[in-house]
Amino acid sequence: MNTQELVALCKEEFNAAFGENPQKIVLSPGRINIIGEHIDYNHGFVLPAAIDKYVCFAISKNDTKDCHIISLDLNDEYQFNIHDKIEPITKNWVNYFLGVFSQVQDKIDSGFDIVFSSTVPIGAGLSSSAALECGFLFGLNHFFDLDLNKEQIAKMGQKAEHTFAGVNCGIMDQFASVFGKENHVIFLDCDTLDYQYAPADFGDYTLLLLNTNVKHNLQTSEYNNRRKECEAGIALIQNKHPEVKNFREATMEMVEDLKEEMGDVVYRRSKFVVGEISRIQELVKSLEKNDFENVGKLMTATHYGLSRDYEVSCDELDFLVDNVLLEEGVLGARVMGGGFGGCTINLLKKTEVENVIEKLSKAYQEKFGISLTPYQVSVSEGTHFYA
Ligand code: GAF
Repeated sequence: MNTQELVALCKEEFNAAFGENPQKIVLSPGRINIIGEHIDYNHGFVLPAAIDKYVCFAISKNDTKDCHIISLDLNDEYQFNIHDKIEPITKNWVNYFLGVFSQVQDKIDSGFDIVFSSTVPIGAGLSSSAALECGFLFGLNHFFDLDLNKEQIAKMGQKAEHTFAGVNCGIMDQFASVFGKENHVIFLDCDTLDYQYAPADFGDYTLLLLNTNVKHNLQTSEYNNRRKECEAGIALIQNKHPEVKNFREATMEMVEDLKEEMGDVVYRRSKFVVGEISRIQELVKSLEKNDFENVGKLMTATHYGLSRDYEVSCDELDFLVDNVLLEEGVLGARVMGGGFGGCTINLLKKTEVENVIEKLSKAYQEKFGISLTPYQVSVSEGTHFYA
């Protein structure tokens, strides 16, 4: 479904449910990330971009105190009153809304109606939840004059994820969804939240996403564990080097030196983080020089770090990366996002896209009995109203 069809569907269903046109349509994008994985919560840099896959909200303020949210994709709905006590519930999708709503409840003076649907696949590592949180808050910001700037919207989306979804995520996904710019990647300093846009221009090459269509249930628990393991790693480094503020100021020598004290797991996590922070800085320079070969090499190095040292890959992702790298014109490939399933991101010659999709789909089906879903995405604008 393209974006126009998505918008038309939400409008039509809004009309069917509430008997009038929605007052606003919000489009909130998913994201890709070129490099800098599991680095946002480690105070490093990341290089994401918003994509032309969206959560679409048809939304109106109403003159009651009731809020009515309809999910077209899940064929489900939820209602609450603006004065209700807001706590996490057992319906996961609702928690993203409640987690956001709870932070602004005291400023909401009337109910609202929402119909939403999404072209961001769920569990694919494309940040459907951040798109949901930020898009909803973007809408509330308008209707209730909350006066929130983009950074506040991203941070409050992240907080909803922490408090109502139980994922201690970093800021990358929400930031990318809100700050996305057409045809640009965002070089984001996750410590200061300073950012710069750089052209998403890969010359004769392009980015292709391959969705494994698997989502292993370790996603949340292991994500939170990784964060704790990194906290243990940086604490040991700071113990010995009190001047080191965070992982970005740590060196590989410091990590090697503490190898025994850290123990195998914390050592490998720390090694990955320090390596990834230097890889992203090198990649940004390579992009500036149009050195796409090196961009690809760095992406692949990230994959093997994530797979062997950070241990957030899985058989399906490793299979795709190992095999795509054997194909003509492929410069680099890696797992993208939190891991344990979802998509790989691949940098390859534009002319080889069809060939790669065909070969990898066949091989993946034969190996796992699962179909592969390829996405050729465009880099798009962040959360916005559909005119
Ligand atoms: C998930 C998280 F939500 C992000 O904050 C980030 O840590 C990412 O995993 C890994 O880079 O998408």
